[in-house]
Amino acid sequence: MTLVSSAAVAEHASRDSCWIVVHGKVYDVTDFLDEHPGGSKIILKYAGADATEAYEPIHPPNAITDNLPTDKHIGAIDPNTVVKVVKEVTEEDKRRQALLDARPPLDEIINLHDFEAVAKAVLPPKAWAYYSSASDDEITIRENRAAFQRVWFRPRILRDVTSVDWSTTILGQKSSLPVYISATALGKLGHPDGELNLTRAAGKHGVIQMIPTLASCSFDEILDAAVPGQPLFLQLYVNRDREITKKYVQHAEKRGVKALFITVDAPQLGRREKDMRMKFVGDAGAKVQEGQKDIKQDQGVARAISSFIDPSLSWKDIPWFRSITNMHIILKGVSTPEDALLAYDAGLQGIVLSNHGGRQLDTARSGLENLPPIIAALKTRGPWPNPNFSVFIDGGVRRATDVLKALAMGASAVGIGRGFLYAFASYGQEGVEKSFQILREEFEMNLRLLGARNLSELTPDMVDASGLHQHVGLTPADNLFNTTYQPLRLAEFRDA
Ligand code: 173
Repeated sequence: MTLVSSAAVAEHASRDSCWIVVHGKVYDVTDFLDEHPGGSKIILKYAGADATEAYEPIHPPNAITDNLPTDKHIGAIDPNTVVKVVKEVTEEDKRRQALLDARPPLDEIINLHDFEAVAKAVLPPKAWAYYSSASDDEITIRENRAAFQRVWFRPRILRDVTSVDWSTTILGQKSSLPVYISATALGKLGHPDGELNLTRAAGKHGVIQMIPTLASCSFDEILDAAVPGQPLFLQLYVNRDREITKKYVQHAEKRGVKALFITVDAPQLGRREKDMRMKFVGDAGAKVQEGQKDIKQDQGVARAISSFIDPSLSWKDIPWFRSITNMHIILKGVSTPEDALLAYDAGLQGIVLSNHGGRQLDTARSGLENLPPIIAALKTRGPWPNPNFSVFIDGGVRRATDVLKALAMGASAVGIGRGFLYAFASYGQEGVEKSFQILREEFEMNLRLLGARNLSELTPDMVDASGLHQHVGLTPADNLFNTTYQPLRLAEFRDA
């Protein structure tokens, strides 16, 4: 491979000729500038220089090699010409390191909310904004939690609960928990090992991970980190270019992935305003030209990299998916009995009642609230549970009690996304392992207290969901409006 000196790269530092270095390789990205989903400005910031550090958290390693024609691969950077720049330690780096050093010891973390609080404190502000944000007024993300509080238990007593078992089977795969790791994008924004933290912890503890299409680690890196026989699922964003999707899906199947979760609630990405306000592109110092159309950079991380998602996806595409893979196919992001029945009648293997963690249509109902009418609709097609069709829910799950409510109401298993993401963002793989241990302890105690020795003994009569559809009283607070329109105040005393 041609060796290119740093000085030669530095000569191509403009919009007319733009070379960058990523992972030691030199690329000519001049013609790609306007096609970059994240806009040209961010690339131009690194024109003539090494862009690896900015590239790494938001692209899988092979993104650049796959997207640039080979004649734009200029060569390898000549290591003898690279001046080792000692990375400047910023005030922000120091603050972050001090916070990491001062984290509560892991054995003081006693529930999944604790990870969230630690992650909020230690994550770079842009990462926290991206992970925690939800769409518009963020009503749905809060409703996801509130809905669980509207379901109450009806525990049974005196059932000899000496030994209890919360293991299960999810889409034919053994799982030590009735919970799977739901897909969340861009793991390296939270931790240098990104999604591998989840893969390694999941492999060790018999938990199933759903790999995100937009992981920071490449699909193969994740598969290579799995132990032999470790079951994995794949979340799929469908590309406008179906050949890309086909190749991806068939590669996943070849590598042993067991199920394909097609995301169907994101034909366009929701506006996550916390993320947008962060303007993830560091614009300081960008070599931008006058009048350049560069509208994407203020849309937040996710929108910047989501333009490949095909909004034309429709029910007509389902037979095509069936024709390209034998994996189980599940639709992720179903909200109504109408669509649940369409999925069932289309011969799919399941659905996830999800509102994408409150990140898509704001004021969409929670998965939990959608569960009873959807189970009722599916019962018109035959007995429930149905071994050939699974109903999962996700959104706002932080406690084993949340999971047990969903299972009692007919769900097959429950997905947790942010909960595990925050566990590794705050403590790496160990954090994820600890989160499994916390859930195990919660399942053990709560199954005993409910009078169920295993998951098949969880029955609909163990919950009172009669208030689930009543939004009065537990309506999520409208935070932005409430902040602007201060509450009325009573007569005040004058200052003495
Ligand atoms: O919720 C998300 O942020 C998400 O699903 C996504 C979609 C496209 C790109 C990055 C993330």
